[in-house]
Amino acid sequence: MFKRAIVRKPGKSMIDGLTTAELGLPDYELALVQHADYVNALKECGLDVLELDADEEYPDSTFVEDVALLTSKCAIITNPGAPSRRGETAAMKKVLQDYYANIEKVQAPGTVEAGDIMMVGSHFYIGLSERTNQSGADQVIAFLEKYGLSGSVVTLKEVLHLKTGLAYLENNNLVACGEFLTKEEFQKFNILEIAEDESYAANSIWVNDTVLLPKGFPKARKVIEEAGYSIREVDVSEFQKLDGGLSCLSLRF
Ligand code: CIR
Repeated sequence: MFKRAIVRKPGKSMIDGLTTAELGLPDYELALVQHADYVNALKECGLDVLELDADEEYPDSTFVEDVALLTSKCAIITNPGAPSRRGETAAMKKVLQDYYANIEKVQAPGTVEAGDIMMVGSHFYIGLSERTNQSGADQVIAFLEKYGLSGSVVTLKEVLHLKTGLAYLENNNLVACGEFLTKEEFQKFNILEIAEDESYAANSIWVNDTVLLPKGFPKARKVIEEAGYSIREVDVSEFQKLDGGLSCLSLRF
């Protein structure tokens, strides 16, 4: 079970955030409303939510998930593959010092964005993407092993981050879409298949037995409900315009 989450409000500079989405510019006022509802959803799931102020210097800094991996034993500060995001890590390290005695840091030439890391119990799957390289993954695995945890790498081709197309919902249930459906290493899970035309909904999150799901994906909702979960929909359309999803908007621990 998670107790806490850390989020960062989007800044007006979010309109300059990285994107491949071709969905137009985000509406900042609407993004603020959606972000507030996202925070409410986390609170409804019983989490204490630390809301950091917007950081205008970093347009993508609302996507806090990418700058740190939080485990039961340690925090690992990443080194984002996107150069414009590297400076986001310093502020997060300061925040995490209040919660973690053990803080590690991925160093260049290693790059890692934690949107590429999926936790399944004490094991962490690390996607090798345009943002996360082998050196970064090797460093993360070494840190995990130092604390009695483990990690392994997964290749990916079609999506930005590993968790763009995958979500572990505990109890052996894995939401998956596209290229991840047939990967050997995931066949041991009960795969909840997300249709290609609803692929954005694969980035859902399990929060203490509720699944937060982006609004407007009825087929995905049905599949996850049929697996026995209660669903809380959250509209994050303005973050989708920046290739961001539900998981990216918080660190849960
Ligand atoms: C970026 O391209 O870095 C941001 N615009 C979106 C990051 C999304 N994060 C995630 O999927 N974990």
